[in-house]
Amino acid sequence: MNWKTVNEYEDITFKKSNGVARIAINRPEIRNAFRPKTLFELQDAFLDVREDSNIGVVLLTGEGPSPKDGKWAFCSGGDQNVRGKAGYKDDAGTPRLNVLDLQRMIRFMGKVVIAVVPGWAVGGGHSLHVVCDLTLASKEHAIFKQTDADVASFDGGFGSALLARQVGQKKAREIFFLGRDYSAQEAFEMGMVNKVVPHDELEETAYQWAQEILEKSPTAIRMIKYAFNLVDDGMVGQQVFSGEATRLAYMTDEATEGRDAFLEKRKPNWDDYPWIG
Ligand code: S0N
Repeated sequence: MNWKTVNEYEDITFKKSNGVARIAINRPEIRNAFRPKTLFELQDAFLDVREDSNIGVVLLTGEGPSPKDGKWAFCSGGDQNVRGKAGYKDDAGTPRLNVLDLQRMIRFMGKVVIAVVPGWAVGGGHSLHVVCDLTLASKEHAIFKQTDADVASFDGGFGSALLARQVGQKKAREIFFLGRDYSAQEAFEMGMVNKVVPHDELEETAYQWAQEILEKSPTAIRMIKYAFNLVDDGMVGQQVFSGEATRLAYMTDEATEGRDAFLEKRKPNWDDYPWIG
């Protein structure tokens, strides 16, 4: 896979290889729980990927196993050690809920984001896999669990609403109300995991999926992602989708004529562009 490190961070790793970015939370000793700093670093990496036109697919995962007990994790949500009264405290003591910014970056990015789940996906970490476009899960180690109601820290946004879209209302309510553990196979059968993969093959499989996607039309993939989102994202979904329609319109001779007429200080000539009903 020939990964090349892009930037050094404290809480995450960030690598690229052949059109694919790999971004991983790197706090395995606490099951890859995120603090505000982790999320700022993730946003920084995602922003880099968003602006890099050589990258089409992002693999979001968790480093592991834990040096303490050898267990794997994708992410166990907000770091409860820094949870204050009004959010998760950053280094200056400011309360943050900045996982929501990261969720929106994933949702609105015109590239495919694959959650690669090697172990626990819990709480806000479960919500992160839900907001990703696709999820691949370790057969042996992935466990999906929603603890939000156990720790009184809940995601009433994408983490629950999109989950209900994926697994249905009854199952989503069960997941949130009971907070049980679900295996990769159970998560697959519910419709929130795309494929269950032997642990040793997980990263290679994710990379293969990414390469397969990279063979497709970038415009088609971007338009399809935004079209899938549109129905649930209201006016923001319309804005994102129609931005791409504007981009396509810019590519027409008609749009070129509009621009050129302005620059040449003449009336535009629309004769070649009929009013199609
Ligand atoms: C992940 C669990 C199930 C793993 O259990 P296991 O394997 O038995 O390991 P443990 O012994 O429990 O854990 C190993 C070590 O890791 C520490 N640790 C685990 N998770 C966390 C965590 N989230 N924060 C801090 N530390 C964690 C353990 O303490 C232990 O440390 P040591 O070895 O020192 O004892 C199990 O660990 C578990 O249930 N973890 C807690 C999961 C949880 O409740 N997460 C928070 C849920 N809520 C959110 O994530 C917030 C949602 C959210 O993000 C959000 C939503 C809306 C608006 C804003 C936000 C926002 O936060 O920004």
